[in-house]
Amino acid sequence: MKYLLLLLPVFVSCTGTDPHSEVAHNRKVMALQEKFDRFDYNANGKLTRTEIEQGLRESSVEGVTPAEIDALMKHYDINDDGGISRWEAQHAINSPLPEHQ
Ligand SMILES: [Ca+2]
Ligand SMILES: [Ca+2]
Repeated sequence: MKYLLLLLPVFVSCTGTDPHSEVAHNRKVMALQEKFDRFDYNANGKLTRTEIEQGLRESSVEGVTPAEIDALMKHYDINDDGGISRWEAQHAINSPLPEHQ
């Protein structure tokens, strides 16, 4: 019985970080929108590849290869106009990047 009580908080904290929970989802959307504004240097509501590259550099994100950015652009840019709109960014949250092959 003692052990059961010890496990309870663990269980509760696990459900709290469930990636499919609405809270976690909202957090992801918010984090992305924050980044979106930061990466959208010319504030035209769209992220181009150049802006993403610059954003990644300025966020000190290292080890992202051009091929990975290619894959990211392809995944996010649904209407294939060379830029990721806010809608496309939000839409892509619901369909995570496929694993690297
Ligand atoms: Ca832009
Ligand atoms: Ca687009």
